[in-house]
Amino acid sequence: MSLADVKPREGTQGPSRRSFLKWSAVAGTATALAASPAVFSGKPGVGEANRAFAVEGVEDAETFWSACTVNCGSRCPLKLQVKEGQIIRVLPEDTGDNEIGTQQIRACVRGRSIRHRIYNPDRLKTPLKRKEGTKRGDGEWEEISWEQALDEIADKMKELLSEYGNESIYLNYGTGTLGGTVARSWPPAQTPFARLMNLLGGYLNHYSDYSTAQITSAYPFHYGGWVATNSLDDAKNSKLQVMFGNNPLETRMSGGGELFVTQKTRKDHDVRTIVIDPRYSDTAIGLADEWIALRPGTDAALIAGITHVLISENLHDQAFLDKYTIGFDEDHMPEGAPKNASYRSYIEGKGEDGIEKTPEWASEITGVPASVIRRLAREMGTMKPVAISQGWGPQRHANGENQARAVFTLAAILGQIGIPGGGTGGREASYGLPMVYPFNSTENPVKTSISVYSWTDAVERGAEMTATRDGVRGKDKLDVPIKMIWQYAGNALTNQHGDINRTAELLRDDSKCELIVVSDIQMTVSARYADYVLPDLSTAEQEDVIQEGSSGDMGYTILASKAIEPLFDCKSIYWVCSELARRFGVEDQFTEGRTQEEWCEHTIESSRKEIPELPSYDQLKQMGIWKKKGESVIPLADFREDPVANALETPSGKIEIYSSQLADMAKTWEFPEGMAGDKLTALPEHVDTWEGAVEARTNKDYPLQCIGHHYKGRTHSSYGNVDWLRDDAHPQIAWINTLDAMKRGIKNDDVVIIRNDRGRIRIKARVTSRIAPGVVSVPQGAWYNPDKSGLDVGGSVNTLTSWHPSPLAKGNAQHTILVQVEKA
Ligand SMILES: Nc1nc2c(c(=O)[nH]1)N[C@H]1C(S)=C(S)[C@@H](COP(=O)(O)OP(=O)(O)OC[C@H]3O[C@@H](n4cnc5c(=O)[nH]c(N)nc54)[C@H](O)[C@@H]3O)O[C@H]1N2
Ligand SMILES: Nc1nc2c(c(=O)[nH]1)N[C@H]1C(S)=C(S)[C@@H](COP(=O)(O)OP(=O)(O)OC[C@H]3O[C@@H](n4cnc5c(=O)[nH]c(N)nc54)[C@H](O)[C@@H]3O)O[C@H]1N2
Ligand code: SF4
Ligand SMILES: [Mo]
Repeated sequence: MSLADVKPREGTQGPSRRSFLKWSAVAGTATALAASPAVFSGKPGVGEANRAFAVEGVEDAETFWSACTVNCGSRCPLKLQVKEGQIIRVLPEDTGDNEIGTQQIRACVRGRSIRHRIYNPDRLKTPLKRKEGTKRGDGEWEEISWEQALDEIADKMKELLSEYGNESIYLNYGTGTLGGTVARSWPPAQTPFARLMNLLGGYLNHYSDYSTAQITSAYPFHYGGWVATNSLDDAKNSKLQVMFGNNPLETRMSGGGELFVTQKTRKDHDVRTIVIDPRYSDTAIGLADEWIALRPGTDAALIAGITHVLISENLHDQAFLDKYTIGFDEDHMPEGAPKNASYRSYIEGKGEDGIEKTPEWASEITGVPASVIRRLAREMGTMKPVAISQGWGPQRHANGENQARAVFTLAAILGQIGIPGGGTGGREASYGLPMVYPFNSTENPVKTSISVYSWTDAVERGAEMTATRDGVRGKDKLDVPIKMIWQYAGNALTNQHGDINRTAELLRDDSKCELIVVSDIQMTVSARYADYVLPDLSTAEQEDVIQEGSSGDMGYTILASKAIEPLFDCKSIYWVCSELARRFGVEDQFTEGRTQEEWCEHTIESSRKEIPELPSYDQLKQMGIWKKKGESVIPLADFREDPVANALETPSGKIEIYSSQLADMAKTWEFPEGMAGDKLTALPEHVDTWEGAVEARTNKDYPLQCIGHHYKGRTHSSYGNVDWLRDDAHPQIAWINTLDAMKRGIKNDDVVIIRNDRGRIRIKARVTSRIAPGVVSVPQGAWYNPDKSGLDVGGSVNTLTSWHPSPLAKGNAQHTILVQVEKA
């Protein structure tokens, strides 16, 4: 098998001549898109959004099934209407109805504007090399051939491999195409480049992710492993559902997300719903009967206050706690635990701190009135079944591990785990198809890994990093720093990581990390810091099986066809990695003799062995999407049924509210001096942290807590350069409470500066009572854009966030920071 055989079929190599010509005439100007297919009937100046519906000439357009593969937690098919080689209109899928389990998977505002992402003026056109004599970030590029780019990258890789070994090569986090199979960017171990590196001896891995670092690390100690909560359609069996920082209406959009499932369930079954969130989110508006505004990072304190009421009024489920958990009270402690170390002792003030966790105590910390805490506790204790769930906002904090465990603990105290209408306190499960993905399943021979958030440390001081201080796994310490970063479909090299100014400074020094390769479809912030930029194909330009479609009790798969020819000189990631493999003499092992289309076919046919009713590859090509109504998911139902036969993988086999493992680790793990909250605790107790809610009240320079909610206008930074979304539908704007704004003379829509010691951003202010006093929120994912003075006029919250990791996960505490806001 030679490489010629694995290249895409003849005629698919270059851009179609016609689209290239139309394109090159306007590329680089902001009006590229509006000027491109001259088929819109709207006149200039007419709202662009209207034009999408007023398209001429669609009668003889050809329709292709494609998909939106970004990381929003949903997964949407798109029908692309193509004429003369160009996408002229994007339609949602329409094969279902309006019932849960068979619903239409109508794409959200982002997917519907995908044309503006595919045909964006920022679209990369040809391989780029950083100009000799310039620094990363200077933005000076030389256009080079694929031959030169891949030769030079392979040569440098060979040099680094022989000098520093495989652990010097790092695959950075990237979720831009996590919906793909061949073009899959996450998890790193399932990506084409990992497949290549595994043939070359492996690479330095990372554990956990930017989404769930803290909760993921907390899970093994509490539940013995990852446990989701009941699928959200199951709330039909609940009397009450309580969501801690869960926001399905914004973070699980579309008919393929939980937006539809939660709303429909709420409407049909009238389940009372409470949302606990510093922001009056769309979920609080559209779903909830009540919004409880608390200060960020204080859920564990709120839950302690609630538990105080539950215990005092005997509303806790003692029988459940006795049978299924350890650590709740002194009679159910693991061997060797000290006296008064139980959760009950902590609540009653008999623990080490001697403080009784009354609703008044909790109110001081959380900002939630004590009377509300009492009423909440009574409601939860009496309205059963009660479904307790959390989003991942509460855990993306400096005390996020304990925040997550506290919500799990509340579910146990109420005895609601493993039953219909109840929940485990985790985030929702959904029914998924047991698809099989042979392309993504190879093994990394290297077993060393670092936390997802500590790669900047590993560039800066890799060989100093240890297991007990920095969370290195698989080894006591790292031997070498990171010398090469491969960044495929990700913007975490800068924009999505913390403290962008500091990260950019680190990357500018190419004596540290010697080779940075970015594969993207846009000239992103991260691409600016690369040595080589490789222009990739969008999903519309290639065929792929789309993974992970599910919501509620429905699972589905999508076969995305190639709708248009590759634009410009863009090449598929499969071709790129195959070509690199050839330069290392492993192309046959890499491709196993298959083209990308043949891998898609192999995926479907392999999956049909698990799912006999799954249509064939050829049928799916016509159908685009196949859905299956499954069942509601009730995690830990088997454990509830028989906790001995179905014991958990914790040391006790039970739910561990007190973890002896964490108690032991607390004795050996080392933390830097002077950072409040850097500690491990055996109980899910509230911890005051650096730049947390309590410090905010005494910090004169930076008195406001700042979070960065996930935003409707973007999926992280993806779609961030789409004019319709950025300029019209969802502009970047910071939320600030009316009281805080008044104190600062800030009016709605004023331009403000938000700053701390790490950086400054310029952004418009939304003055609103939809956010708790003392809190601001800057929607995360905006594109960092520093002016000459270093002021980020793009308004990226990561200009303000910190590298400092959370204690157990070494994870991204990106919702924990303090800032000051002033009128610009
Ligand atoms: N402050 C703060 N920061 C955060 C978060 C937060 O809450 N607050 N959230 C974190 C979370 S949960 C996550 S998951 C991360 C997400 O961080 P990332 O995974 O970096 O997500 P994106 O910013 O969407 O970057 C995806 C990139 O993929 C590119 N891309 C899209 N399609 C293609 C394609 O077909 N091919 C190629 N090659 N590239 C493509 C896009 O252009 C974009 O540059 O951000 C984290 N950062
Ligand atoms: N539209 C859109 N959807 C997305 C994404 C996107 O970028 N845009 N990103 C996707 C990805 S990769 C992920 S990981 C998920 C992320 O999903 P989440 O992590 O759940 O999203 P966040 O917006 O960070 O947080 C959810 C809510 O928690 C609140 N919150 C913040 N801190 C606290 C706290 O301490 N306590 C409580 N109770 N609430 C708090 C926020 O105000 C927010 O409303 O979303 C996915 N969906
Ligand atoms: S961003 Fe998410 S919800 Fe929106 S179209 Fe894409 S996959 Fe669907
Ligand atoms: Mo995420």
